[in-house]
Amino acid sequence: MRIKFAVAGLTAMLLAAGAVQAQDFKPRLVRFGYGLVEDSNQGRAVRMFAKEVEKASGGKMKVRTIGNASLGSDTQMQQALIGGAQEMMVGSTATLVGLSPEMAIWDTPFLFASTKEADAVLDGPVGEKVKASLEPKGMVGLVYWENGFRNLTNNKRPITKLEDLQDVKLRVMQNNVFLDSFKTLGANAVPLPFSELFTALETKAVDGQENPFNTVLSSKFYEVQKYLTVSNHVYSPWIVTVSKKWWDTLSPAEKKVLQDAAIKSREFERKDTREEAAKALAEIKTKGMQVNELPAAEAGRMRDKLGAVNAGIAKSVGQGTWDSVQAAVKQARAK
Ligand code: TF8
Repeated sequence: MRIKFAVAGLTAMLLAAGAVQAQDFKPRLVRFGYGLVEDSNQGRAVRMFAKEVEKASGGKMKVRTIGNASLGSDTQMQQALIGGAQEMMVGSTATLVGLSPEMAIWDTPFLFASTKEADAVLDGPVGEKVKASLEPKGMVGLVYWENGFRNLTNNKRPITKLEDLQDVKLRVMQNNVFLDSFKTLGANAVPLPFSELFTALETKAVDGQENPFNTVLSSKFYEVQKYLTVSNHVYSPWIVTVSKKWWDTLSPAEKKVLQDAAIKSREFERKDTREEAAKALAEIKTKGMQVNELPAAEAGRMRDKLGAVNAGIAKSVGQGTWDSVQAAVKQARAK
């Protein structure tokens, strides 16, 4: 009797599971674009995500990973997501500020002092709130990945003090906070999409740029840049986004597959990025770049000068968001 029941129960369960799967997963093609080269921390994490989605959907959801900005720069891909011509992308939060002013909070110079603080704040309630500001604009934010702490490279001179930035023609992301920050520090800041950066450095259209060690390596900036200054002037997140238009056509099970895979990819990406960053400086030196550390006192002088920029950020993100982020950083720092 008991066995009979158990068998009947099991059969019912298997039938139900089969039925759920058949209805809940349609064949889907996800075009997932990104800006860095395939052999980069960004590329590795996108491929990990793709595998995870295919596995979890029983092969129904296929993710086509497209790197090298082949689908366009960050801002071009954002427009494709909004219009529904592309399903997913990962890119800098900084390039989203034109659409969602709240994103500018992550561009606050010297906001985080460690990756521990960044994780706690980005993955906490205020990070979620800022991420949610994308939805009315036509994109769904899934998770933040680590781009990392940004450092300066250029061909003019080693940056040993604030004054050394004077007249350095520096490429910045297409974002007002970065533009204002570097103008305030005396550099000749020029906004350019990342996809045009290598050529701009190579042809000397600009003298320098700023990005994490990982990108200096993967994008081979060491071939066209002489000096690297460890400044850690700001932490940059990446954000994984989905076209809202497309997202709204997905079943709850399909959405869950993407959300779960995104969380797994976040763990993978941060670990991979940190391991690579830890080894990167030695490798950058081997490649021939001249490396110096920005003295703490000089970083302090830069931070003081940027006070005016902070007031502008608080204004554009709203005082409430500014205050919650400051409180969350303080809390994370105390832990
Ligand atoms: C930059 C960013 C880039 C990202 C990437 C293309 O300098 O740091 O690494 O936007 O997704 O533009």
